[in-house]
Amino acid sequence: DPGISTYVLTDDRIREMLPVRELKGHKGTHGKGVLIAGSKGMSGAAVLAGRGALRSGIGLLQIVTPLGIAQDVDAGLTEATVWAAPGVDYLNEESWPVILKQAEKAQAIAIGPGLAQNFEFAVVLEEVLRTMNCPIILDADALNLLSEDPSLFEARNGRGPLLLTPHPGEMARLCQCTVFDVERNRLDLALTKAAEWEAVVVLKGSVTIVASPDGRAFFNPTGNPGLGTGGTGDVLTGSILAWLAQGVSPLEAACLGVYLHGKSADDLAKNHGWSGFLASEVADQLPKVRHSLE
Ligand code: NPW
Ligand code: AMP
Ligand code: MG
Repeated sequence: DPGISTYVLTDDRIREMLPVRELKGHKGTHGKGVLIAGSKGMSGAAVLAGRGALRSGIGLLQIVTPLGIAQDVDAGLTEATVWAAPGVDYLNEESWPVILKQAEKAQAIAIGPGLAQNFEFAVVLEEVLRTMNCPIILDADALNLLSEDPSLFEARNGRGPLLLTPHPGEMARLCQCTVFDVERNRLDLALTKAAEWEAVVVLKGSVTIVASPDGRAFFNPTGNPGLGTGGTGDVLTGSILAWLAQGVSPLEAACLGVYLHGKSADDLAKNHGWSGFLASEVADQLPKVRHSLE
């Protein structure tokens, strides 16, 4: 297809995408991001995504999470501010005013890690998509809500950039096909859906693909099966949030996030092999890996 071009991400390409840290930069100029994440039993997803964001250089991180786990999230991530929103175990439709207050001042928003499958939140997701101009990342349970109600896509209506970060299971749900169908058709599906949804699609897995609605696709050569463990996807979402907040374009933010996340895992594999390192360790490795490219 003449409209399609594919690339492989390399150290050199990534180096050019890294934002410059200004000498007089401060937490205001380094970007404010809002992370909407967590539910009872999954406060860890919010903490891990937050850790990914902070380890990727975000200026200010605000986490909106349900009332009942807000203390846990706060304790798990000293550096982030935490905003408790209704309800108790899962965010519900009454969480909208709290989200609106934080999100209005944000440069980027990420929604979904650990939110759990609660349909009460769908109306809030719709409001965020409809009203926020800044880039929005949808991951995990936000993707599941979208699978249940594809008309949610219409709420975005070109209002601002959209990024989706499905693993093959989530992609299968979104496309109403099987994981097998996704895996045998990764490039085509990522590009087709990026165009259809008018979104940057990050199709995760071994060799993650970053697909742009304009027909460009980037293959990621970094990463290893050690990433196949709970919480690594949450870290990635937080990292992409941070690059967006720092002013990187949606496509390049996704590329930066995916490449550095994989390279962090490769760095950990030098000591641990392909298993046994933690998602939080992947996050903690990010600054060193980024710095090695500067
Ligand atoms: P199968 O079994 O092959 O048919 P879910 P989740 C498939 C939060 N977390 N290649 C696979 O399907 C998340 O943020 C919280 C092929 C698998 O069974 C979410 O909110 C944590 N297939 C929530 O948990 C840490 C693949 O999808 C199914 C695939 C649920 O997210 C953990 C699982 O997907 C977690 O991040 C691949 N590479 N990857 C915490 N500490 O709080 C996945 N599949 O049902 O969407 O469940 O991804 O665990
Ligand atoms: P999630 O399933 O949302 O927690 O995301 C898992 C993360 O681990 C994604 O960034 C995947 O690309 C990555 N990942 C999982 N398995 C592998 C693998 N075998 N090789 C490289 N990356 C992987
Ligand atoms: Mg995930």
